[in-house]
Amino acid sequence: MEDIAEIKELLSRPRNILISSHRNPDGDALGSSLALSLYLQQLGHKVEVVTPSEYPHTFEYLPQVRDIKIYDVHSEMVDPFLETCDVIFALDFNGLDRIDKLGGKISEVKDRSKAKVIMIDHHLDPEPFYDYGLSDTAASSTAELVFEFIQFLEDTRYIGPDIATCIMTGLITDTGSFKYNTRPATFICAAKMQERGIDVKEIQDAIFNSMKVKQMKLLAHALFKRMEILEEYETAIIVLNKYDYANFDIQRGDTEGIVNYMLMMKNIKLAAFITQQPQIVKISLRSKGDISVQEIARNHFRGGGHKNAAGGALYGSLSMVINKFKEVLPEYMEKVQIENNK
Ligand SMILES: [Mn+2]
Repeated sequence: MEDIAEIKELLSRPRNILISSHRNPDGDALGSSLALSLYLQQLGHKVEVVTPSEYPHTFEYLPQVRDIKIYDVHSEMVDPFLETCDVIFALDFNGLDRIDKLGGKISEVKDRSKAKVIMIDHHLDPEPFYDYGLSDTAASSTAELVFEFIQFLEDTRYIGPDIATCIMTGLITDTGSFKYNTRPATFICAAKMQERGIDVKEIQDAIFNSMKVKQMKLLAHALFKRMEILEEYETAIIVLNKYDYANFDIQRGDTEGIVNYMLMMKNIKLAAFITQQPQIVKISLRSKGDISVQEIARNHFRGGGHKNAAGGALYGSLSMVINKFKEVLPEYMEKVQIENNK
């Protein structure tokens, strides 16, 4: 990181620091934010972690997760603190429009105050809203980059079991337990975390083996009754409508991970998970290999993400979104098929 000396200087005195992460925070958003927060607190800073919306119950084991402020709920507490901030971190997202109202507030305060914005992120095409950035799309996760950031600051001695638990959580969730998005640095980071004496199996169990009965039944329903296979395009789709939401009492986080099951099928290269929310219709996309679902999400569903994992949302009817997806699908799948046959 080029500006590390300036950042070191910036953090050399006690500061008020806000750490922000994205809507519907996942294991990486939460793990990276809490790891950074725990580290900065040890340096004597006053830190608040803020996400636009609530976190899934799965991550209740993370240290200090209950102290996270949810901007949808706690904006009256967050706003005055934000005014006093010297440093604002943006973790695991690459544009202020990804964090809704909180993003608007941050750009407003930043214009007025002298607060510096530091982005740490691994998504493609970051927008230039930050003063300092550690942006690396080759990194497995933002958690891996937070470790790198602490290394740059020559402060790895501050990493104890709590920080290690948070970073390991980001690594595990963003790599599907080290199945994808890994590079040698990912495993080195994981090894350093395990050296801190954490129980990796316990973290894996907390993340993956803590399903509620209704979630398991919903998964079965989704796969058995709501899945469509488009063999020609090597694509699978699952659609959950508003009746499914009512019948299964689906809450935030209950549908987590369903999309990934479709890619377990041998001939399926693209998976779409479409859900009817009260105001919007959301689409989560996953792919194997060269198929860029990021392009599909960005070009057609007002979204974005990574090459093999992306998502978006549109206002409108469920059938409109399903039809739109099926309409644009051939363009992307044929392109890949032609390139593979060259
Ligand atoms: Mn991430």
